[in-house]
Amino acid sequence: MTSRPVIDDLSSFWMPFTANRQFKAAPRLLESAKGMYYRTTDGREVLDSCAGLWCVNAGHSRDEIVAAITQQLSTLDFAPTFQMGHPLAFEAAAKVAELMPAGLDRIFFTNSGSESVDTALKIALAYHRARGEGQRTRLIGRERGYHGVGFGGISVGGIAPNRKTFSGALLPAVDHLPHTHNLEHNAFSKGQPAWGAHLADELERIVTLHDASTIAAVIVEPVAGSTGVLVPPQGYLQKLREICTKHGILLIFDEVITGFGRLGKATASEYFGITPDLLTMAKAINNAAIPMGAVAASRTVHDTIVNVGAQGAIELFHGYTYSAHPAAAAAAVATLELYRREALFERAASLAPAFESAAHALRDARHVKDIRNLGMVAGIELEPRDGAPGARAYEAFVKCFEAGVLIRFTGDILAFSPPLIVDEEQIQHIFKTVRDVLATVQ
Ligand code: PXG
Repeated sequence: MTSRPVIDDLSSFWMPFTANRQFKAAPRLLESAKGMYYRTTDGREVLDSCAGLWCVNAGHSRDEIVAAITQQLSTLDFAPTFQMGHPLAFEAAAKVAELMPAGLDRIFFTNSGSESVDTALKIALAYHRARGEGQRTRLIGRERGYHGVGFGGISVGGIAPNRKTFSGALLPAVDHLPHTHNLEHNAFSKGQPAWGAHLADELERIVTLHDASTIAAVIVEPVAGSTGVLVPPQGYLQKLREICTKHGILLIFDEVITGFGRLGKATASEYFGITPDLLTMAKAINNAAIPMGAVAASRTVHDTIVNVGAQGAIELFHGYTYSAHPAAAAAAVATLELYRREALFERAASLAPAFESAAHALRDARHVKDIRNLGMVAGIELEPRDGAPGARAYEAFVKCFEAGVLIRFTGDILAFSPPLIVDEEQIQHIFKTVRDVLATVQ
């Protein structure tokens, strides 16, 4: 393989969610990837324990996906989907719909998780308006929720640093459920914690405060990922579903991370047996090979909006130049086929117990305050260093990278979500590396 010269001026690229000055003083550059491994520009192999950013579920640079994209780009590089179409857009939508919970088979394409979230929030408002309840504009999110970085997403999201700079410009009619993270009750839970279902009753309190007639939708991640792996308490999501149904409020599951096999099923909705009204996805929809996201809407939501206008009228004034971009759609079709052929969701389900025990084996490792997991997701929370929150996890991340394992961290929580092609030996290696590194972390 020919390598390009390593670039020596890093100043132009303003990096997202990065400490730019710190990074540029000691950069970590990835040059290629295959299967479970990245290769750095200095020629080291790094085992990927987080599927890039929770997105490369079939492993890196898969031949079938690369071939589909290459072929597509040389056949039809771009086609508009505003008042026009191309066959792959419809095929990709049908393939995504097959994997959605029954009834959620109307697919709106976007280019990212953030766009999917803002699209779902807008669809929720459009739905109520089409039903003649246009006063339902309030949106309910949750503390510690992450729904991307659009103004809608940060408004319903519950991560303070993502909100504070923009606090004067957030959506006006938003409220938040409490989060479910409580180590006094739930520390070292394997799978769903037994304690905490009652926190869903807070939704009743919020409904009483604002009146149901003003509330359009509730949005939650079924399992919160980037905020530190928060697994829903047993019975919690069922309660949210019941309360939403009772009050005519739409329930949106943000499955940008949980979608496409992460929990051993196509969706978290399927895993938990709870069907939302709208479901957002991105990332693993096409193995992250080309930017793509989507919203799955229930027939009721879709038909209500689409059937209300006059024939010939555009029903929803929303969409993106790149909605169902041919290359992204080709990648989605190839990816979903690959997931099926290699039974990767089933593989995730069968690996989950080994993954759980390997993660929880770090219970006595240095600095560890909590370990939690579900499916092929695990979080290890560290005791923060005095006066320097996040510093300990950052040091662990850098040292793991130097030791040949890429992990994610948020605050003082380490997060693991490997590609679903991972094997048991690699799982052992990931957690052993973390244990060894933690022993050396200050
Ligand atoms: N919703 C959820 C639940 C997400 O996790 C988004 C929306 C936004 O997606 P886009 O494609 O706009 O980034 C996300 C994204 C991490 C990490 O390391 C997580 C995300 C993105 C980047 C890093 O935890 N999640």
